Parts: sequence; structure tokens; C-alpha cells
Amino acid sequence: APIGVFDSGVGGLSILREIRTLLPHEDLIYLADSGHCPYGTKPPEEIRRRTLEVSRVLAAEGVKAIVVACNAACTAGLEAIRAAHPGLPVVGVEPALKPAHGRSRNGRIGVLATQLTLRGSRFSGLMERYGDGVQVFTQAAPGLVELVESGQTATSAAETMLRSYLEPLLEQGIDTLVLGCTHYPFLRPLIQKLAGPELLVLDTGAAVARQTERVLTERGLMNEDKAPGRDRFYTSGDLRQVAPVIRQLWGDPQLAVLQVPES
Ligand code: DGN
Repeated sequence: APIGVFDSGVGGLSILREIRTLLPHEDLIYLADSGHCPYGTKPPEEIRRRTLEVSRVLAAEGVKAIVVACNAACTAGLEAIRAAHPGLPVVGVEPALKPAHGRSRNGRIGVLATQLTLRGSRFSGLMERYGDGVQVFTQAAPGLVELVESGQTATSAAETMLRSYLEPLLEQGIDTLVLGCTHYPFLRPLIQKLAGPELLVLDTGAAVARQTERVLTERGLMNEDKAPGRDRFYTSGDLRQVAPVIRQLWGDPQLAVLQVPES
């Protein structure tokens, strides 16, 4: 059975990439809920409903685990998904505050995320655990998700917007930047160009892939077959708009992208 991975749109591909690398023999299904993107500016109740709906679609596809590759979705609905699928392991994501706490040299950490993630109790819980002895500067970044959704990871519009969000953080003297939204790793080259190579930029993709492996191993769900795993891509958005962006970010011009099945 495949592992199901979803996000409000294409951002979770940054997580999928790490899972594909770590677990080459697993079949993967990716669902980009682009028809309802962005999540980060919607009321939590609406996101919760949406994430339950998407999880139902993945469960109907017969997945053996669900990875919620979206910080906003985890903030709003991770527990609801777990409650709705008691037999299914559900792996979430969180901003990489823990590694940032361990790795920052000057104790000044910036966090870039969507409004919803920064306001949620998941993030305040992380701050309680890993905010001691460091200073954490948060910056909500509306608009960055839409840039990535439209494939703009290196345009001058992207550069201008990103600069406006990075400058206040850099002025605080941060040496570590946490990318608290799964869309942002696609902007990493631009971030390093604007901030310089010394800035330590952290995301959670690799940690989420390891957690997925751990959960599958514990439950005896790892695929024993050593054939290369297959990838399947769905979107709830307009195929003509979304498919080219998925192909661009995944780096495969031939990739097949399907409309999300009705549940
Ligand atoms: N990739 C989502 C996240 O990690 O929060 C983006 C949320 C959104 O859709 N704004």
C-alpha cells in the first residue's frame, strides 16, 4: 500500500522529496489541495473540514499512512485527522524550532511561516519547549505560498516580496532561520542569495521522512519489495495551472498529474 502525503498545494513536495530519497521502495501518493489553497489565511474550522475531506480521499485510495505535509493543516486539524482514522499512522510537520535551538550560535532565531501557524497553539507549545535561552523573532509572510503555487521561485517579484519579509529578521541579527511552511524550501536559493550563505536555513523535510520511516518500521508496515516505489500525483485545483508547477518543482517534465478522485 502507498503512503499518502498532502498539502494545501505544491509545498508538501518539499517533504515528499525527502520521503522519496529516504524510502526509495515505498509507493507514494501526493495530493495537492490546490483548489482550496492557501490554507494559512482561512478560519481553522474550514481548514479542519478540508483536511478531513482530503484524508478521507487518501484513505479511500488505500494508503497505509498519512503525512500531513502542511504546517497550517497540522495546526488546525492534525488531531481531528488522527481521531477520524484511528487505525492509520498520521505523521505531522512542525517548524524546526528544536534543531534551531540546538544549532544557533548567537541564540537569535527567525521563523518565517503563515499567520495561522504562528498564531496556533502548536507553535506556542514549541516556543514553550524550545524558546528558553534564545530569542525567537517571528514573521508572517502572506503571499509567499501563492508565489510558489504559481511556480515563481526565482522571479524579481519573488525577490522583492521575500526581501521585505527577511529584512526585519536580519535586522534583529538572526543567524538561523526556520522555514515554518512547507512551501518555503523552494525559495531557499533566493533566501540564501538575499541573506548570504552564512545564514543557517532550516526546514523539517528530512526529519519528517525519518519519522515516517520510524512509524512504518514500528508497525511492520515497511514495503519489503525492493522494486523502486511509484509516485502518483493528484490535485484538486485546475490541472492546466497546477500540473506544470508540480512538474517544475518535482523536476520531471513528463510527470502525469491527475484530478483528485471524488470521495
Ligand atoms: N504549505 C503550507 C504550510 O506548511 O503551512 C502552506 C499553508 C497555506 O496554504 N497557506
